Amino acid sequence: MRISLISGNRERLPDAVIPLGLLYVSASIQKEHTSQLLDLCFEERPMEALAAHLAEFAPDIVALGMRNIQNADYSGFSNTIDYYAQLIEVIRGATTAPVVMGGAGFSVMPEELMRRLRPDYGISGEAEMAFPALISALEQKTSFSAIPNLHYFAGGKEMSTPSPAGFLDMGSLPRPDRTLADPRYYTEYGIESLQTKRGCPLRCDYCTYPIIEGRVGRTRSPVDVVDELVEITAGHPDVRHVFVVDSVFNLPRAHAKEVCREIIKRGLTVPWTCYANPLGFDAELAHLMAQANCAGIEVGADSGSEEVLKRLRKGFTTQDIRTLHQLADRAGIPDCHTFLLGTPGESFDDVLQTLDFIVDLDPFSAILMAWVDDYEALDPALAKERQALREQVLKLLDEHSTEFSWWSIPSIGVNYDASLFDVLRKRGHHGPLWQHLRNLSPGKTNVRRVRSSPEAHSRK
Ligand code: B12
Ligand code: SF4
Repeated sequence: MRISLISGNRERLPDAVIPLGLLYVSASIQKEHTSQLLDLCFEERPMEALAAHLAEFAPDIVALGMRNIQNADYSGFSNTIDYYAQLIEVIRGATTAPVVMGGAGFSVMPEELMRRLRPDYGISGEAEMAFPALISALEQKTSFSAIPNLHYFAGGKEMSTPSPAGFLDMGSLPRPDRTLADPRYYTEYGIESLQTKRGCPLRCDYCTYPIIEGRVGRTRSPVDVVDELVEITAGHPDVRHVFVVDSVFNLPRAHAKEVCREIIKRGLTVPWTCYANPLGFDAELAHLMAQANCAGIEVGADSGSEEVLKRLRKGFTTQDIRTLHQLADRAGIPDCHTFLLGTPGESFDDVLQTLDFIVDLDPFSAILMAWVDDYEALDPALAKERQALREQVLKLLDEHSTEFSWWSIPSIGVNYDASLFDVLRKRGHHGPLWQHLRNLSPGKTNVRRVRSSPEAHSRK
């Protein structure tokens, strides 16, 4: 079979990221098949590039990867659905080969996207087992019904109920096929991606990560992880930074410590960043991470209100966030906390409380996001309903945006735009750029706790 692997993602903020998931899928395809990857990230005219590839390669199957539903800034004003609909139209115009969709974005709402985009098949979640099984079934014209996580329209009309999947054993998976990665990810962005495990055991209310990866942490052997780290960095001067793509690096904590110990033992020096959670963070881990060249941690702190944290089922308190910050600070690891403002049920006062909490916490950096639900991309009425509070939040953020000159507020373009990032990269800064903004910023200006300011009272 001839298999076209298409990576639809064109987002380059905050970094252009290799299509790691599709590279894993590619490595799992049986060797007797011929496949080709078309990555649309750097294509100037993606539709033309897609049509030309299909005409030349003449595939028997087209596998289309959808990483993101939302755009990078979570503004609620832009999503990728129409773009993917257009890609499918081009594919349909060029070939009769069946279209299979998958990827993190697709997995967040597979049934809705099947109905909207009408690919022939969709695979939600991990695809290393399901995709090769689908290829075999299509080739041998056998039944699909036992293929895990496969979505299709039975009899062309009704949506199938996919067979439940057991999650894959990370120890038995082939490494992602990076020979297919466009070199510009490295030469222009300098960043690599590495996965040490899949799964997150927590149950934060809004979070889609466990839908994609499951709740059981399936870890890779630390030696295997570090072997891969050596492979992607040794002799590759363009790789200046590695992002550990685990949903949470420090859960389970013991595994994170073992990975750090292995990096230290092997004497690697490449800086890396990961997601860290206040649960499962301690002084020993902070110390090991610093010794293993961790250049920063990104923390989904989400709120400075205990009530909101409880409603979001974060499982930690504001005190846990403070403790993580202190431990990271003592170990010399910069921490960047993401806060979601205006989540369902949140009052404007909760939003103000969160802003005050950030002022008190004074983390190395903060990213402030006005809440956008992924389902808004498919439901204009829901988007409209949420827009009023979002606009109020964005106005508030706009008013306070100059106080901490290094905070990022993606939805209003504060410290989050392509030209700023280009300048930083040209000056030799790599990795998540929040790590450099603070050192380059003039400092805190006119800082005030919002709830004690007169404007805050008039707003309530
Ligand atoms: C790490 C990460 C980041 C890092 C990436 C760093 C790096 N160097 O790679 C950073 C912080 C930069 C980032 C940024 C963004 N991210 Co992000 N990110 C993640 C995270 C945690 C892991 C992604 C990953 O690499 N996974 C590992 C790979 C191996 O898994 P995978 O891609 O899912 O692939 C598997 C399956 O999906 C499937 N599959 C994949 N492709 C295909 C294709 C086909 C045809 C098939 C059949 C199957 C298939 O098989 C693969 C192997 O099992 C996910 C959440 C999660 N836990 O999945 C969010 C996630 C992908 N990000 C998301 C978003 C929105 C973004 C941003 C747009 C916004 C933001 N600020 O977060 C930007 C966009 C960046 C870009 N250039 O595209 C969303 C996307 C869905 C959505 N809601 O729109 C996710 C799902 C999180 C969420 N909010 O729900 N991200
Ligand atoms: S800790 Fe992070 S990945 Fe895990 S459920 Fe909560 S938000 Fe999702």
